[in-house]
Amino acid sequence: MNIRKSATLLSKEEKKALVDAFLLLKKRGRYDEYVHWHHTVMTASVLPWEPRDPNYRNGAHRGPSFLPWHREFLMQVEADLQKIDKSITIPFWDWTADAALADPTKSPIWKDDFLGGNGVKTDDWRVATGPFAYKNGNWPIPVDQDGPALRRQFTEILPTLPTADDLKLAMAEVLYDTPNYNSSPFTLGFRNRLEGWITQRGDARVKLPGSQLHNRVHLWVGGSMAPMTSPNDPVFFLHHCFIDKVWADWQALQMENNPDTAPHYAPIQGWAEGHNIADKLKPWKRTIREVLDIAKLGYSYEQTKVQARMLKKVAETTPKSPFMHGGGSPFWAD
Ligand SMILES: [Cu+2]
Repeated sequence: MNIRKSATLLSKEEKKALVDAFLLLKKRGRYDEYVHWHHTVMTASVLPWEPRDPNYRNGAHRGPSFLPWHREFLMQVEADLQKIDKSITIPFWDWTADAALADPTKSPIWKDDFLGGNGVKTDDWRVATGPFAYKNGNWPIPVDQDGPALRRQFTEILPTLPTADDLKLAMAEVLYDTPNYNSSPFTLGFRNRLEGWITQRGDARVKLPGSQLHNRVHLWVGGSMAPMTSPNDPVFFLHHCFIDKVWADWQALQMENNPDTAPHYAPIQGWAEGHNIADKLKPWKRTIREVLDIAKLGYSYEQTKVQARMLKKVAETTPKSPFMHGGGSPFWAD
């Protein structure tokens, strides 16, 4: 069983092993394929009457397959990392913990021994510190994939990270996804909430304007994390690892509270290809149904005390039966 840990609790050796493996995959040309995978699923996955537009829904974003597609993506990358060092698992970046810091840009994940820091404004926001700094020459990015340098612009596009309270809104959702299974601020459900499209326009309980949760983190980091080539920044995998953990926590909560509505996924059939439960997650072989249970996939998440407390609280206040409530960049919403 692989145990994925919190990025802020890794030992010096664990951080170095992960960084070295990423650098080796980059050197071999393998890492650039990850960016390509993320990019190629950007073709529209829509029904005949829907707009033929990947910004309406595509094979990995703005629809139900968002969570299963990224789960499979992480497993593919983790398998490559483990071929280099079998002790490696992808760590998760709990940005709600960083949101509570006096200065989230000083989080341990941005230190020189791990992912390096912010970009330099006067140098086109190129990252100048840590193992992925442009000047070191170990992290070249193809020019046609938003290269040549890794860039970050903390807080420039959106000033704050999502908070624990923001995340509670997602954990309190009872339905996985609902028609029209898209990224409208009025499409109810856990997936659309966690992806970050349910803004103040769709739900008055949302505290801050603009993109939420998953999308908000992409935009808070900015630079290479803002366009669809976002896996160029290794923090992409730590961010999506936390998204995957939140999904796994939500699934466990639903199994506890609402076992009769399992498998807690929708749609089952009849919707755009790539999003129904029996559809394959392209370009790989597994179907959505096959990635719903992380225990069957052979991994689990380390639970920190803070998260365990939050989960307990949410579990106590989450409805026991399904209910409905009224309610720019590829990650931008208003
Ligand atoms: Cu993402």
